[in-house]
Amino acid sequence: MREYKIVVLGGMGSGKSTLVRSIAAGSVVDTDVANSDRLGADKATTTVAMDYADIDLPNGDRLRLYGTPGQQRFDFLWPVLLRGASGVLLLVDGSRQRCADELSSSLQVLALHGSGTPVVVGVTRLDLALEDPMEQLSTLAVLDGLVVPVVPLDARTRLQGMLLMDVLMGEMEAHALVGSDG
Ligand SMILES: Nc1nc2c(ncn2[C@@H]2O[C@H](COP(=O)(O)OP(=O)(O)O)[C@@H](O)[C@H]2O)c(=O)[nH]1
Ligand SMILES: [Mg+2]
Repeated sequence: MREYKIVVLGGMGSGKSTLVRSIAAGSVVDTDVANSDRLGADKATTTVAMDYADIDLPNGDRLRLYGTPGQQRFDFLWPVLLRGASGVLLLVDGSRQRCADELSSSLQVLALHGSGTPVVVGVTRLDLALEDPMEQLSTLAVLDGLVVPVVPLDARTRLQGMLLMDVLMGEMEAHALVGSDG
């Protein structure tokens, strides 16, 4: 049996809590509380601690899914969480005008602290976007000279969450192959 630590990163309101809940479907520690960060966003609730879920896969492997707090002042947690991570799901709110800038700065943090951990980008809330940002985001998604997959994602949908996870597992296998080569 193998265990994988999967870290869900992304800005506030990008769908991290929703994704962890969708994938786990019921077995999640819910940490959303009333939002005290009124400047950050106008959501009624927000995440102060981590979302966490344990998922047993049919083949006996286990996923440990960690959703990071989205408020700006918690960014210092990223490097800590990335330690020992098998993979990263990076969420970007595709309805935000500045989503390309957000993707770029997140990838910069990962370039510094990700130490080669496989990454897949999930673009959420596309149904609310005024312009489709997918092409621009795909062009931007390069890390350590390698193309990072960019996948549209409705975080509320379990199937789409599982598909995103599937793409990440594929990346993790590819990295493992390359790693064992030399
Ligand atoms: N319309 C729409 N809403 C979404 C989508 N993905 C997530 N959401 C919603 O976006 C809001 C913010 O998600 P949340 O998980 O709290 O974001 P977090 O701050 O990253 O944890 C929630 O109300 C979700 O239901 C999507 O694809 N479309
Ligand atoms: Mg949250």
